[in-house]
Amino acid sequence: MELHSFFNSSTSYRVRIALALKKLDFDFVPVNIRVLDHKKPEYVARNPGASVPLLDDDGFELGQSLAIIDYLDAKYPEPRLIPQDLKQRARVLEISNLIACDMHPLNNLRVLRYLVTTLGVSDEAKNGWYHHWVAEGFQSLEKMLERTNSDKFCVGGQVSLADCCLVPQVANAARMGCNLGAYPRVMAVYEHCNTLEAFQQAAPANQPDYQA
Ligand SMILES: N[C@@H](CCC(=O)N[C@@H](CS)C(=O)NCC(=O)O)C(=O)O
Repeated sequence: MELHSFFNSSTSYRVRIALALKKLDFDFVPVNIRVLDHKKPEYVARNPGASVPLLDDDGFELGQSLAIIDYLDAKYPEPRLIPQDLKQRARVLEISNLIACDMHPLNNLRVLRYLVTTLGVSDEAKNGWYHHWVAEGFQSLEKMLERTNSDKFCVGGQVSLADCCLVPQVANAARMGCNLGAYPRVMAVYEHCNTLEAFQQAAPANQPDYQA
């Protein structure tokens, strides 16, 4: 199995966490999105989404981090990251979709680049955009975690896809200097997950392509 990943990519980070939780070995293939490796024709031929991550499981090539984690979960169910219980599964997907569909796309590299290079937005306005969407997303996430009565993990006292999404999103926001003090439940989940070896193994600083 190969994972095409960039150390600082939060979507790659989600999949790295899932692989580490499931204790799956994989070959690491770096894709430097800062120099547009993900736009090279040979890469796009394998991942039409032109983004990281890409999983290659014995020739089966799959993009989209949530689809990859769902695939891994079906193939290697231990530990299960998408619960089978109807309502817990719905809550896990609700939180994961908030992060993956509402938050992450607005602050993705190509969107931030478009703001600056095509729309001529200043760096200050671009940072304001980033902080605005992070704050809006985390306000919703905090309320969702109140509803699930989260403690160590987002849902049901066990690790799930939602935690694989939350940790990279918080790490990204912290790196961008966002004030996260207003989200105690979000931060409690983040801090607890980061005590676990799988989350540490998947962290950007522990990747072979890490650059300070
Ligand atoms: N929905 C996709 C998003 C993938 C994605 O956009 N990844 C980012 C890195 S976090 C990327 O490759 N960005 C390159 C760009 O924006 O040009 C997923 O979950 O895998």
